[in-house]
Amino acid sequence: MQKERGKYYITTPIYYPSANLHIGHTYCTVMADAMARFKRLVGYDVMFLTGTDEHGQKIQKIADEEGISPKVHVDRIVETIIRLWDTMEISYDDFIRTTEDRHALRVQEIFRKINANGDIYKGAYEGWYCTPCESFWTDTQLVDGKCPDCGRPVEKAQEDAYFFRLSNYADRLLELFETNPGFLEPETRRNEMIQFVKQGLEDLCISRSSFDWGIPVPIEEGQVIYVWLDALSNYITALGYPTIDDVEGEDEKYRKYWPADVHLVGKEIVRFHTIIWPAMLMSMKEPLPKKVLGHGWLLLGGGKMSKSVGNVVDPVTLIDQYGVDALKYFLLREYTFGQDGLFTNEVLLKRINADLANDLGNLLSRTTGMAQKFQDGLLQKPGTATFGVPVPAHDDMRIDEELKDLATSVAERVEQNMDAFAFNYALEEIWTLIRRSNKYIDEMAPWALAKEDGQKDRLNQVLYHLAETLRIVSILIYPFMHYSSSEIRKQLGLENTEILWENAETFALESSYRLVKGESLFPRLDIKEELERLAQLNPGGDLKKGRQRT
Ligand code: ME8
Repeated sequence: MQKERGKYYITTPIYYPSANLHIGHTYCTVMADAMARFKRLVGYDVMFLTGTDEHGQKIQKIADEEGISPKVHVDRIVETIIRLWDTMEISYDDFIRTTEDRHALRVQEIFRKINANGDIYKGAYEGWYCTPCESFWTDTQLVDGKCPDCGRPVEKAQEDAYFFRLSNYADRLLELFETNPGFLEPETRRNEMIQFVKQGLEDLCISRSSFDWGIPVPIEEGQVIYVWLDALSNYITALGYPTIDDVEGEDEKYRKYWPADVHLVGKEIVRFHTIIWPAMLMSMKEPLPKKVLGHGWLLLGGGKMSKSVGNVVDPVTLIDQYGVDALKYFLLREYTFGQDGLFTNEVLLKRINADLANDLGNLLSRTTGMAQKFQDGLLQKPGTATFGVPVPAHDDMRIDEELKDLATSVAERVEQNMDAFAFNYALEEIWTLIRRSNKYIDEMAPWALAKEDGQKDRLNQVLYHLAETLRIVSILIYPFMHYSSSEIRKQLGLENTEILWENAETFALESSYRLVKGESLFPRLDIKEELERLAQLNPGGDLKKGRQRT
């Protein structure tokens, strides 16, 4: 049994189903999935939430252009999103759609609660109106003073709307940022938010009447709730809060999992999550999330991938070519949390070849290959009837100890790095062990031991050590690449055994192994050939083409 460590609630943003998701979106979800899997493995009761943000003018316009209803449009896209997460085996516990009743009815209740607290008033929303598009735009949304969608002139216009007294919360928000530095990371984002609040917070318009694809304002017909108030609420509506059904246990999940341990979000939506969202919760007198983490963007040839610009990298293309684990590993290993990173086909291919084919793939195939060749796949803990305890040369004994010490100490360092959301360093720690194990093979040269008389026990011992490090590696990589973890365990003959995190801290655990040589985990790629293929299949990741398109 695993030790019980309490609850852990992690969320991703809910994605706009405006078009199919690209690799930038999978980046955030892959990080959340790795964290959720890791926390479960070390003993937490995890709630991992994702979903889709389906209302708003933008979605309505896309559907209008397609000549279908917004609901038909979002249903189509949401289906592809769910399929993508299924393919990637994203281990979410719940998927919330903002068009579901369980969400919409609770958002109306949230509106009522905030209103009852005196934080909502009726006013006039002023913006730039584009008559042909029937859309309001803010100053910053305009492109050269014109409608960002159709490029035609806009005019100042007003409509009746409800406002949320966000300005009332400026002092409490500042206090939150200043007294609780862990609330928002990285530090640079926190400083930006402090500056933003200090410049003065305006009240927020939280309803619109110029379009109707949204949740109706519960206190007046003809108005729909602003899409961000609707969207942010998903983090609690999915947990059954506020209660609407008057059934026993309706908000049980809320009582158990709220406040969220972490909201993972992209840097451009940090402001919504650390200003509007806490202010809404303060108004409802509910606890605030413990942490908001803002990650950077994946860029193509220097620009942000964007569904509207069309310069995107499709994760499905890459998964079809290289598999789910390669893509997950790449995203988690290549980029540093909080910073932007450049995506190119070449960076992807080099990473797969170096770390996955050369380091991990080779360690497994060399170990299983030699075990098969020299011992028919049977390895035993030294000191059994078949294999005695050898007395290796002094230097070799020292190297054995070094390998064991390293193998049993990685788990702790992975844990420390995961606590800091440093996925890349967590993986680097694991790869230090993988590379050390490959070096161990070179140093111990089992093929030479196999030829020497009297080295039968030592040969068994060396291969057993390798099987043990691979067993430990299979546990350590599980949160990041569970297919590879299972394949390694299958080839080690451990496929029906439970993966326990604490077993990564013990060496010489198994009494014997019956290894089976299987498929190569990550076949070596011919980079030049693959680059040519990907230039056609994935032009967004081709540095030259990617740059032209941004
Ligand atoms: O913002 N690299 O939805 P969204 C990394 N519905 N991350 C990227 C990215 C890139 N190139 N492109 C997009 C929304 N993202 C709202 C959220 S939450 C209550 C509502 C990330 O589909 C982006 O940073 O436009 C954001 O965190 C997420 O994808 C969703 O973007």
